[in-house]
This record gives sequence, C-alpha cells and structure tokens, in this order.
Amino acid sequence: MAEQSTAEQSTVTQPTAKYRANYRAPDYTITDIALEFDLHDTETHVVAVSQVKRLAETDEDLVLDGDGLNLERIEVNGKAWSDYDEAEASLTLRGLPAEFELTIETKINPEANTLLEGLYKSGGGFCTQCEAEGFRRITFYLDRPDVLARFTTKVIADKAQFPYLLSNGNRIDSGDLDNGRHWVQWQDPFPKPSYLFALVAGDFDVLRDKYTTMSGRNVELEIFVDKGNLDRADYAMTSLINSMKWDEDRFGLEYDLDIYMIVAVDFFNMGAMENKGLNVFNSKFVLANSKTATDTDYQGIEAVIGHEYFHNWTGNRVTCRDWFQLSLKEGLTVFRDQEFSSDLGSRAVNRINNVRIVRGPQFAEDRGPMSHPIRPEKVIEMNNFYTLTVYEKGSEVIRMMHTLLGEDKFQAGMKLYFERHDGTAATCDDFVQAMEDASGIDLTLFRRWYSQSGTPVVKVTTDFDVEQKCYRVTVQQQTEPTAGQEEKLPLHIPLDIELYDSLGNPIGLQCNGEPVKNLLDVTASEQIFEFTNVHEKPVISLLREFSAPVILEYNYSDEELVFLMVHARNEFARWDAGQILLAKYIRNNVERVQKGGSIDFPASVVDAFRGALLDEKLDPAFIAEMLTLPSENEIAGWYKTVDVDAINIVVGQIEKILATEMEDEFTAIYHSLAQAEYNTSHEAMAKRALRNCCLGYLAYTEAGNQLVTEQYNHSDNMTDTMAAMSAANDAQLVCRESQMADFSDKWTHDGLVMDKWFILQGKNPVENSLEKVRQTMTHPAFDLKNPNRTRSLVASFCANNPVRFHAKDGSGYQFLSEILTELNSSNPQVASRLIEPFLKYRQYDVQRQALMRTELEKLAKLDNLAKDLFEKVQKALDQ
Ligand code: B3K
Ligand code: ZN
Repeated sequence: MAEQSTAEQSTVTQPTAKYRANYRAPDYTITDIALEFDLHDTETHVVAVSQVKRLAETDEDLVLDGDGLNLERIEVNGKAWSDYDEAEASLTLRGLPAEFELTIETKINPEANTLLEGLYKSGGGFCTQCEAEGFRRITFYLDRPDVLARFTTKVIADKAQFPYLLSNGNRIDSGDLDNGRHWVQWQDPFPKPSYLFALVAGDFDVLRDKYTTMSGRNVELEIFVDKGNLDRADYAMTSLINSMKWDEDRFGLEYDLDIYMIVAVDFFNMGAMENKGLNVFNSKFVLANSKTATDTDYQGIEAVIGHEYFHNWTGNRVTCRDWFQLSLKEGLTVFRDQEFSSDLGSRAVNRINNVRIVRGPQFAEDRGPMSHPIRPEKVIEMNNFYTLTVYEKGSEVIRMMHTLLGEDKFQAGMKLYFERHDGTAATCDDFVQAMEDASGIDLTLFRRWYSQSGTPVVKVTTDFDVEQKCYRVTVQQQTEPTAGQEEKLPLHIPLDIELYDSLGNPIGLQCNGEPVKNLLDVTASEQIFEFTNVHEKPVISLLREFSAPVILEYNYSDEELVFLMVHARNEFARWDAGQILLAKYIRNNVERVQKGGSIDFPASVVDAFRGALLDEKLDPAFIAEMLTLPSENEIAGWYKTVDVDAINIVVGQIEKILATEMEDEFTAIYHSLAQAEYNTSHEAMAKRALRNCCLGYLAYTEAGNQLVTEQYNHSDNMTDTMAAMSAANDAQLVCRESQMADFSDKWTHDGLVMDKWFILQGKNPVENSLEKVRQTMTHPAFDLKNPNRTRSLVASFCANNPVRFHAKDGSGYQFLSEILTELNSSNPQVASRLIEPFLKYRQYDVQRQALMRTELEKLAKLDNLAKDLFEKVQKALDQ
C-alpha cells in the first residue's frame, strides 16, 4: 500500500488529519494584538503583543501554532517567560495566569519564502497571504478562525524602497526614523481572525477614487499597481464601485471602514484575498486595458473584484467557526458574485458558464478520490479544500435555497443571519437555520446537501394519458457511492419544469384542477407528479436554470430538443436543449469511431444550430454559447473509461461539419459584426464573442488562414488578437508560427500578457507538443517560481491538451511528475493544483492507468513529500 511505502521511505512524521466532528472551542482567546514588523529582505523581526484570556474552566496550557519561525523572545506581562516548549508546529506555554499580556518576538526570512504563504517578497515588494493557515508563519498564534482579535499593526521599512506601508483598517500614525527608514501604524476596529491579516510594503502607482455609501460614509478607494501600470487599473476601480453599489441595492449591505485598498501582485498562489480593508490580488484580476486584456479577462476582473468585496460581509463580518465550514463564506460569496455579474451583464450567459463548470470539473471532482461534501469531514491540508465543490457546488446549494425561498424570503434570511451572527464565527448550520427561521420553509432534509458528497442522478420518465388528459412525470434519484462515502440518501432537489403545447405555448400546471408551481419538490428516491387538464402530449423542459446540481437523464427525441431550442421561454433551457442534442451525437459518434465507422451528424441537427445562429432576436453572446461544443474534458466525464483519441476525433469532425455546412452564414455574420471601435460595454463584448466564435469555425474552412491572418494583422485589441491566435492554434493554420513569433517579440517583457501565449503553447494540438512545451520553458518570460506562468503553460498542457498529455508512451505523465517533484519543494500549493489530471487515472485504459500509477508511486516515495501532495497522492493510490 502507498501509505506504508511512504512511511517506510520518509523520515518525517506522517501528516495527521483533522475531523470536523472533533471541533472544540478554544481554551484561550486573544482580544487584541499589536504587531510590529521591522521589514528586511532576509531577516524580518516581528513583535506580537497579545492580550490573552483563558476561556477554559481548568488551568490548560496555551498551545500556539507556528511554522518555520525563529523564536527570539517570550514575555508574559512584560517579564521573560521560560516555562514553554517549542515543537515543530507549536509553542506550548505553561503555568499561565487567567488573563495576561503575551509578547513574542520572531525572526522570519521573507526572501526565502517560495511557498508564497505568510510574509514573502513578490517582485520588489513585501506582501502576505494568511488564509488558511499562513499567519503561523509570521508569529506564534491561535491561528484558527474562531479567535477574533482587534489588530494594530506598525510597519517599519526603508523609505526609498518601500514608500507605501499598508495593513488592515485605518492609518492612524506615521513617522520617519534614522537610516532612511520610516513607519506607519494601522488599526482595524473590527475584530477578525488571523487569516484576514495583511501587510504590504512597496513602491507603487496608485489609482484613487471615492465612494459615498448609502448612509453617507465617505470611503477612499485605492488600487496599488506596479509602477507603469496605472493605465491598467480603471476597470478594476469601476468594478469595485459597481460592487459597492450593487451590494447596497440588492443585499442592503454597506462598507464599514474609511478606506478600501487593493494591491495587485505578480506572485500569488490563487486569484485574490479578501483581507479586511486590504485585498491582495493576483495582478491577473486587476490589470487590464484593451491592448493587454481580453473580454474574458475583463469579466474575470469584475467577478473577482466583486467576490472579494462581497466577502466583507459574507466572510469577514461573519466568519467561519472552523475551516470545515469554508463553504459558509465561499459558497455564499460565489453565489453573490454570480448574481452581481448576472445583474450587470447577461444572466443567461453567466448561468451557462457557471453550469459548464459544475457539470464539467466539479462533477469530475465528485467522482474522483478527493470527492467531499461541500462541508468536508476530514482534512489533512486545508489548502486542498478550496475546491470547486466547496465554491461552485457550495454556490449551487445556496442557489437552491434561493430558488426554494424566493428572493424576498431569502433576503429576510440574510438579514436574520447578520442579526444573529455579525461579529462572530458561525457554521453552515447557522446559515440554514436563519433561512429556515426567516422563511418558515422546512429545510430539514435540504441540510443533507452539506454532508453528502457526489452527484445525484435524476432519472425522469413521462407518460401521457389522452383519455384522462393527465401527464405523469416519474422522478427517481440516486447517488452513486463516492470515495469515503458508501451510503447515499435521497436529497431535497428543487426540479424546475415547464410543459409546452405543440405551438410552443407554455401550459399552466394543474394538479386536480388546482394550479401548481413549476418547481417540483423532489425529496424521495421515487416520486410521481401528475398534471391534469393537459390537452395534448406536451414537450417537457426539465431542470430549467439547472435548478439543482444533478445529472439529468431523460430520453428526449431529436425533435423535442430542436423544439425546445426554438420555443423554450427561458434562454438557459434553449441552450441546454442544444447541449443535450450535441451530447447525443457526440456519444453516438464516439461509439462509431471506436468501431471504425464514420461520423454521422444529420443535416436536421445542423439546421437547428443554423436557426440559432440566424435568430436576430437573440443576444449575440448567447448565440455564441449555443454554438460552443462541450469541452473534451466535460465529454470525458460521461464515460467510465475515457477514450481521449476518439473524443478528440469526434469533436474535431463535428466542428468541421458545422463549419463547412454553415460557412456562408458564419462568413456573413462574421463580417456584419465588425466594430469600428473597441469598448467594454456588454453589447460590444457580446458582438465580439459571436464574431470570434464564427472565426473559430471559419478557421476550418478554406478561407480560414486568410481571415485569421487579416484579423490578427488588423486587430487593435487583445480579444480579437487572441481569438485569431487561438483559432490558428486549434486549426493548426499556416499563419500560426508567424503570429506566435510576432506576439512573443512584442510582449516578452510582460509576463501577464505572455501567459496567453503560454496557454496556447500548452494547448498546441501538434504531435510533438510536449517537446515544444519543454522548449517553451526556456523562454525568457517563463519562470516556474511564478504560479501564473506555471499554470499557463504546464496546467494547460496537462489539463487541457488531453490527447498529448495522455500520449500512450507516458511522456506526458513523466513531464508532470518532474514538475511536481520540483514544485513539491518550492511551492506545494501550486503542485497540488497541477496534480489533478493524475487523480483521474482510474478513468483511463489499463496501460495508461499503470503509467500514471507509476508516477504517483514515485511521488509517494519523495522524502520531503508536502502535506498538500501527500493527501492527494495517498487518496488516489488508495482508491
Ligand atoms: N479566500 C481566498 C482563498 C484563499 C485560498 C487559500 N489557499 C480567496 C477567495 O475565495 O475569495
Ligand atoms: Zn472567496
């Protein structure tokens, strides 16, 4: 077994797991902490003066968390304290009074911190990342979210090098010192857990603005970017102001400090961090102008700026009691950012993109060895649980409550939640309780979504009784066992349906003559819903708006799907009908290809998509979604054993058929949607989305190379440039090489822009693409220490170039294993994201399984295997 072999090989102790069931309130709390940082690249001194209070009734020891710290001094009530023990990850103090002042001085080395957790150097500046458990890499502390303290922070550094010294809350004092150093003191009036602490020091350009809240509070808004990047911060500022206004309008929530700061940094493990009053952002989610960013980048900025801002209430004002409750803040905040983007832009397009993520990678997570409920039960490395399940499925669970309660009752629930829990650390149960109490709707069974992992399969059958005029809908639900959870119970599934008559008019639902809602409460393993007064056999639209995160099985005929693509009242349902139709033909053709047959894609199906393309009443961005095929990864998820090559052939062929059959329409629409000037209005973005979707298809026609070349040469914005390059890459056009060379010449100095180029290199379908990826790693803009660069090149190859990554000779697997071995030492959090493709090894043929397993076993034997990888490798091998 893997577990044994790791234990034999390794001299370090096996990481231990924590269980949700073992939660215990802390023995001590810290009410106030005054921090002083004397910043130096390799030797930073941190003095922490905490006011500590015993909560336990008995005289317990105080056990503080610490990681990689040099302890310099401990004092209790101003006197040196010697009654303590220092272990690898903790500091235990004994014989303490019930209430005291604790002074701890530690020394840390920010420059050597490649983990990008705790205090580290990014570019020329200092910054921090403390969630989930990074504060313990700064000082010994009760580093758990249910200890809430008021923070005061004094930052001292060289004035010329670090003119800006920032921390949470309001700036209360500052001064100059000898030797060219200066200091600034910050005070955050809101008690907070240590994971929300932040410090930044550096030299920046600052974009400033102001916002007056609904109650008249004036807030200074400041966005700090690297020098020279001021012309790329406007969209982030607009998004911030829009977020502040939206949270007031939709949720009645207002900002609570006098200043809101955002700092963009280049070295960052994830997207952004909601530290109180001082968000630290991956520069990818701040910096944008038309020359450097695509429309998708702009949309990402809006969503992430919103997300972090919304955390100020859902996460910061009410935080999590323990990390098992992470979805309390993340699921809810994702729901809020999705609603924000939907209210500001296209609701249908936003919903489609969110659903693609749930149905694709989230469902895949549910099936894999790391499968966990949105509220996990067992954790080895908390950073491994910032997952699609906790975030995206977590948001779907909130959305289901919103669907069940309706907007008004949901808002009443939010109000009650804040009344009860503002300023405290709460649980997921607290949230559901508030929703239940405020609405009077029974959520007893619904709570199971928090504890049960896996994706329910909902099978629907229907029959129509002409004589009785009765339409019967039988719904069965079943969830397959998942890793670590064999037993599955029925869930409360809100199933939104609609019936249409043959003219496409909706039929009002009735049961025994009484009108009933379109929302069916599915609560048992099998239920029958009868609708009366149905005069003709209807067409049913099921799971509208994806009203629950389930796999729907219903035997639709092609005719019904084409009917829904045209007649469904709801845009999402029209798109979904198109997807189901595509899925039918993709499945059939994968089978045909496997048997050596040819592709069958009838003209009637092409016509259905032609109809959507030519429908002038539809939003162009929505049409682009209608015409986008499911990704090869999403398709892979439909199979027990994945045939990457057959899937790739089928998707490629269907693309070519659509391109050839609809070439005239694509060409006409492509030309009609040209815009004289670039702007970032939703309307302009929508037109570009459809125009570039047309280009993507046209790339497969004879005119492709010329059209793509022209677009690349004449483009004045990154969206059109990238669309051209991406089309050239996918269709392997002649113009690809020269465009790639030209782009690299232009942008080598700018890592963020080069990421787009690295992504294309990673996804290059060419046969020797791995060799090319290896060459690309020597490009001057590439740096394995920078998470954005690594993800762009390595993750796009390993996760999004399935045919090349899964090369039969195992070369792709060896490559990933080499990278993981290196990152295991320098940045295990990034390694832990990159390992994902290996976790699915059971879904491939036996040869590929064996090859991937060999690499996993090699990793398991690494001497210094980090907790992050240990947890995943062990689960994958044990499954
Ligand atoms: N809360 C952070 C994520 C922290 C990840 C720690 N590994 C960003 C967010 O979800 O808003
Ligand atoms: Zn979040």
